[in-house]
Amino acid sequence: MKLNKEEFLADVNAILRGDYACDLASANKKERYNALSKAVMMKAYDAWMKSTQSKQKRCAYFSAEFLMGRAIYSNLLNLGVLDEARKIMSSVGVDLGEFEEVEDAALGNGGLGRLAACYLECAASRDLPLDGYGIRYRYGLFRQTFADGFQHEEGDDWLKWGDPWSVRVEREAVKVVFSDQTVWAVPYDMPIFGYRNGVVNTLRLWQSEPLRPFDFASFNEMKGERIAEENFNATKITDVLYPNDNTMVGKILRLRQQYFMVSASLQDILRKYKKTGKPLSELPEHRVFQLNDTHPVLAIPEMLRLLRLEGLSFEEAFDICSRAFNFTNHTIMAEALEKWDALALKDLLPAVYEQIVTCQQKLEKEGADPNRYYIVKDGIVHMANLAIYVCAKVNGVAQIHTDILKRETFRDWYEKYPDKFVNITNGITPRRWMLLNNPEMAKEIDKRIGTQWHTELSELSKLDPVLTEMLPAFRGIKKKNKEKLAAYIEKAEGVKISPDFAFDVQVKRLHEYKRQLLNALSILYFYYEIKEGRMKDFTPTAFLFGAKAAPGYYNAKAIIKFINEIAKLVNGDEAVSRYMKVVFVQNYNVSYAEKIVCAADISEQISMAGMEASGTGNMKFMLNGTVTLGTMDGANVEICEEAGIENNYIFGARVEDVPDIKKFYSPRQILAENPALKRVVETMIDGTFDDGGTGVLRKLYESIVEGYDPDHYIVLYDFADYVRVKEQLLRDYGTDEFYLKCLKNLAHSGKFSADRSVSDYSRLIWHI
Ligand code: 26W
Repeated sequence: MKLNKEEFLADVNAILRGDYACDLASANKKERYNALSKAVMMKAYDAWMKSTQSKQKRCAYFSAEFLMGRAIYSNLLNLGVLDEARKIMSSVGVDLGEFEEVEDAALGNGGLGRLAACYLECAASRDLPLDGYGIRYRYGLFRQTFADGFQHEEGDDWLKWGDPWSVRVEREAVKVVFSDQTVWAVPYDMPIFGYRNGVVNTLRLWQSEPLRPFDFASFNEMKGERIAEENFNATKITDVLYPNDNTMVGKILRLRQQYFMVSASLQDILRKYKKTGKPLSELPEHRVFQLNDTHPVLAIPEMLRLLRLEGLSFEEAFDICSRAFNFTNHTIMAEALEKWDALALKDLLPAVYEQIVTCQQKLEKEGADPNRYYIVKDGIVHMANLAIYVCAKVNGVAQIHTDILKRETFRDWYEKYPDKFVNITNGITPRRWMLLNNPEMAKEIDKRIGTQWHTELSELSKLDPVLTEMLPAFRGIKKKNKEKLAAYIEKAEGVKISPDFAFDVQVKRLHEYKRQLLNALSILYFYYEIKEGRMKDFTPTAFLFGAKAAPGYYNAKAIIKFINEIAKLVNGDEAVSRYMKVVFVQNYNVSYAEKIVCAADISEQISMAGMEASGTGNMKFMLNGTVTLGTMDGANVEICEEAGIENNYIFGARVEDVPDIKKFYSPRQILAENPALKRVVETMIDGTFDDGGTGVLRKLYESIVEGYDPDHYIVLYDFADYVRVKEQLLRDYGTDEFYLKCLKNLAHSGKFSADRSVSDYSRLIWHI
């Protein structure tokens, strides 16, 4: 796309006149944002129509979450007009940076949702026909604030700036029928721009609305209250994103959301497919579906139901589904594997439930051992089993994760269907996670190896011969990014950190398995060592955290409080805060991540081995030139393969050691043998910290030293090795050797481009 200054400003002014009866001179920021975005949308319209009307085979990515972040800058970048737009706007006195206030579209919780967003962008950039289908939540992931160190949640009103990057397509609304209600699903389409290639795919998000418009006749017949209730129940379905990450909540409203999304999407896709006149039996040659974890797995029985309404037999319908659907698993956490109460499902969706039961019967008829293979058992529907039984391919998201799925989580299924299982290691889009968030670094790389790496990230390895030469520039840019982040943190969090400190960062959802607590305990250990004079030359370090805890996750919230108490102690201690600062930033989200990732020196990826399916934050840091301080878990394993284990800082139990460690695990014994560790652990109960009388810190303490399964994630076991490696890392920090390691990581991050991931999906699964 090209922007002509006069023409573009005329477009913007025309939109301002029509929509707000004003012009650029009098418009406010929100009006400017909407008009500028709409003007770009108008220019992209032809390309969008052309892409969507093509006749090629397409894949539909079904996901309850798309964590898109902010659209404006990345869209302008991908359309190739970011610099031009900046210039044009500044010629009329508008700083494009003013739109940094625009809310993120946070329609996702964490890794799974952000992965979906990266995949859409990368597929468009590789000219792969992939469209997203999901839910247009009125409120995304809650906004987080801290008061007295405790997390508080507020509604996320992401639409308050308007939604100029979507179009409402009311003419394609479909009805979704539950046993007790029928609602409209109205699609909102968001264009997904490929990187400078003219391709535009679509993210279609469904919004629930009442069937009847406001009806005065019934209102006058005194039915007003019932109508109000009906309207409320209809809009309630897509009102809010469930804020749980890795924990299943058996709420019927969530089941409603899932069915709403898949039913609307499939009706829409089938309606369009039927118009092509091709037979339904050929559907899988033209349409395939990727199910992003179990959340959209109801799509399978819903498709069976819809196909049977078209007159197909169960066997015919099953055959189509078994060729069209594929399933990605994103976690081995038992509490995340979705299971629904069979009676509740039957009550809400009788015809869908019937198809599930028929699948179970088919499985039985095939003579499968009912103790090992079941979909419905003891009144529970097992969504992952349904997915594996029907789908053509099942994939894990990093090599170690896929191995665990085969060996443990889905062992029986793997034995029965070995060919279904494939690994596709996750990736990230290098456009948002380098070109956009770290433009200076990108330019520095361009100077040395050209720009091909923008779309073929493995090209970065061409930097290998010039890494040493690049060191001064790398240091300089990193320093500038750190200055910027420090200024932002001072403004947003009210804490001053020095850009001369090492920036040691752990940002991700708050979960016990991710072990933010391990990091916290090490910081407290360093604190006492410094304070009491045992650690004389501690490398000045800023320890940064960002994480949201699910509102009902008690221990996760306790860990936030604990870290905030540590921050208060450390930052308020003049003698120690010369060597360390601790900041837990509020409301960590995609936009905050963009600022943090390019400024980090150390990437903390310290989950208990075997628990983090892949991680994708680890890849973002690597691309931006940080070393990983981590366990051999998830994609860390592959990061070490690519960049060299000697260029990262690996510690802790390996996945194969964990079972033996847990056999005779005694946290008390570890504490007895490590008085320094005992001391920092006991700060949770000895009055060092004040939890406002809530008892959360004591409960946290108890969870790691007491009860039937204390310290489930072996924080205490890994502590000593973690501290040993972390100390080594901090000693290395700042040297040329250290920054060479950082650069080595950057130069070998090619594998982790989601361009590669979507190409793998296309080649191994979608065949598009
Ligand atoms: C039903 C509640 C629920 C909600 C979200 C269960 C499970 C989830 C997600 C599957 C959790 C998730 O986001 N998993 C993460 O997926 C990323 C993308 O593949 C991986 O990189 C992370 O390791 C994994 O934790």
